[in-house]
Amino acid sequence: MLDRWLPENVSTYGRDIDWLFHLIYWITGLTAILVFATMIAFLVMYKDRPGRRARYTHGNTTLEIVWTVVPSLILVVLTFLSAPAWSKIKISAPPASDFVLQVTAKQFNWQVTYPGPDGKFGTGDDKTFLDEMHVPANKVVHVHLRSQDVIHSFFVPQFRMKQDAVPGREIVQWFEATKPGKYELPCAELCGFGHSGMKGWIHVHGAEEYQKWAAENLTASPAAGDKKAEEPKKDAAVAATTGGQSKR
Ligand SMILES: [Cu+2]
Repeated sequence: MLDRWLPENVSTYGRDIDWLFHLIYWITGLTAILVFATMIAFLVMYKDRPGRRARYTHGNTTLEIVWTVVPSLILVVLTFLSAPAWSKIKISAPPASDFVLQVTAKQFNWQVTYPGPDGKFGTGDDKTFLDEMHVPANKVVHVHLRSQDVIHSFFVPQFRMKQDAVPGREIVQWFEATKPGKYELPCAELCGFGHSGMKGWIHVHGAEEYQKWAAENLTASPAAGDKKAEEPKKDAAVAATTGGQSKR
């Protein structure tokens, strides 16, 4: 039932997150109902009536131990239940991804950098896009996340992925999207005046469509003959090679 409330899951690890979300939702939801029902019942049962005197009580030690130990145990169990998902998503990223992107957050944009044909960042053939990312479906993508100024948060609800970008650190995260589409990438950390407008789009393409996009936008093509191969272009809109092939 709750699945309809969540954004569509298009991530390979989305089910691990959703399952925990639902579990915690039901535990906290039932607890809230129980607490409020008890409170309302007590309001009625012990309301002031003619002839009824207030009674002073020191409380009930057994009851206090129970309502401290039970929630503590629930938290410990939740920790163990969430450890596999945490480890899979945050600690042990699939190592053998050849698809690596650099994402630099700044007030108030996402800068998405592709390493270009040489596969290295910081060289002349890097391609950087503003608020726009293109990736193939069913491929592990490693994102090297940085920030230029303050803390931002890289959040893709449909990927069940959220990670702060922290100045001075490079944090590696990964995702594997299972369905082509266009997904919003909002900043999920209040980062300044323009925070609410800080968002980008992640375009997940089918394999062929991605090859086509990459050929047109990432590869300055040596095969095109008279065009200069290594001409660095910072802007996607002007990259207009035609006969190129993707070399990712
Ligand atoms: Cu931000």
